[in-house]
Amino acid sequence: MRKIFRFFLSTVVCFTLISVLVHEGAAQVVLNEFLADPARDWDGDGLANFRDDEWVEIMNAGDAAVDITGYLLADGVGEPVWRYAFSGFLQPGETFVVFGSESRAWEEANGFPMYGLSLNNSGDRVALYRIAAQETLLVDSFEYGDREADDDRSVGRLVEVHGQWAVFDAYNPCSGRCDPPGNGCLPTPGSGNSCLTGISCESWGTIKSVYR
Ligand SMILES: [Ca+2]
Ligand SMILES: [Ca+2]
Ligand SMILES: [Ca+2]
Repeated sequence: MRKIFRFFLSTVVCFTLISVLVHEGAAQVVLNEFLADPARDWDGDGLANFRDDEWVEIMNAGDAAVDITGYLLADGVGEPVWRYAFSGFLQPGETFVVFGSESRAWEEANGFPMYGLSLNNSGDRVALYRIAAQETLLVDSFEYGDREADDDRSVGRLVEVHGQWAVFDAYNPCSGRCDPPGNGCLPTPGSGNSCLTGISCESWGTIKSVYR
């Protein structure tokens, strides 16, 4: 009887461990930063365009490379409307940014209406999905409001691993009116969310105390 109990217990522990590992593996890739209302030429094509210069950045927050084939971006609530499909590998700590112009090109190539990332300036939801074994899984999402989507304000994680969110508002200060609050830092499409500004960065401990 005791042997059966031990076998049962070890099976449960093993199953739980595998579940945790699978869950953590699925959560390795996260939404890291996005900009919904561009007022400048973010994609570098020489033109400032409301659609093509929007961008969304993802990051591998885990400690192993991830094949991001099968990961897709969507916006809005309800049934996902696909805006971009990733491919290739993302190394630990590596970011990948998708501009509206790339999203539009993907939509055109795949027969979708060419709306780009379609991040609404009055508030919207950005979502990252993964399709695996014919299952559509929500990996990460973030809902933002009107103020967070004003000209050239990005919304991003404060630290690169499971960070809280902040508005990177160096180009267009929130003056205490954003939720999450502005941090005075520049948006960082395609790189980790370091505070690129002349203003000295607070320590992580200080930042945490602000958000409690
Ligand atoms: Ca927009
Ligand atoms: Ca542009
Ligand atoms: Ca960034």
